[in-house]
Amino acid sequence: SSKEDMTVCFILGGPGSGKGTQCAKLVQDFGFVHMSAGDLLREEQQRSGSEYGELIQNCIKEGKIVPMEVTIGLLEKKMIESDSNRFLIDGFPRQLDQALAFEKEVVESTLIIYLECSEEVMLKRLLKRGETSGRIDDNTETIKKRFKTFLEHSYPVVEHYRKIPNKVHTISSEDSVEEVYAKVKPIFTELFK
Ligand code: UP5
Ligand code: MG
Repeated sequence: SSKEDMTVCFILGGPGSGKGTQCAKLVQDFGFVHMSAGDLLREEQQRSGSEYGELIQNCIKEGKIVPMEVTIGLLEKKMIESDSNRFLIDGFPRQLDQALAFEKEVVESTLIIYLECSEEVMLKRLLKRGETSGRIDDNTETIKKRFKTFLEHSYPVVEHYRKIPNKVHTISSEDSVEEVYAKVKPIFTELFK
């Protein structure tokens, strides 16, 4: 499919704000392809023979951002391989230069959902998930680093897009999964159904 009829939504928010959870629901209702940048990086890290394995592991463990060449490459590959032309990009772009590069090299985003959540709630969710997730970054020390990276580097992406009228939909994600989705769904119904 050509760039013109591609729809890309960025689903942004801090660590544990519920990006993956809300994307899973949008996939069911609207037939988007869900692309979690973090999941793609974790897959690549585990792929035998990956030249980026160690780099990715170190960044994730330290709550740092993987160089964008790696992430954009993985996203682009998945988009090309897909039959769909509707994509939810979860947890990317994480830095302003990534947003600008992706939109120049790949495609412009249609809209941004920003899931707003307090660190207190996110910490609680991530520590709970850490009991079973096996994720090397679901521990208090790394979570603190992830919060810092989010505030310093990723939140400015949201602020950047707020300059464009009607582009960013900010939704509080402190309530239950269903209550959050009740606010997310109408935005997609209006635009994509
Ligand atoms: N949960 C979800 N919603 C809830 C609700 N409303 N009420 C109660 N509980 C709720 O949810 C987290 C947990 O909370 C789950 O247990 C869920 O059941 C519960 P989830 O939907 O997984 O939240 P999400 O925002 O997706 O959290 P995640 O931990 O995935 O966010 P991060 O942004 O931290 O992680 P990601 O995988 O995107 O990135 C990990 C690392 O990869 C980054 O730190 C970075 O090092 C690297 N990375 C890059 O370098 N570049 C990228 O582009 C992407 C990642
Ligand atoms: Mg996630």
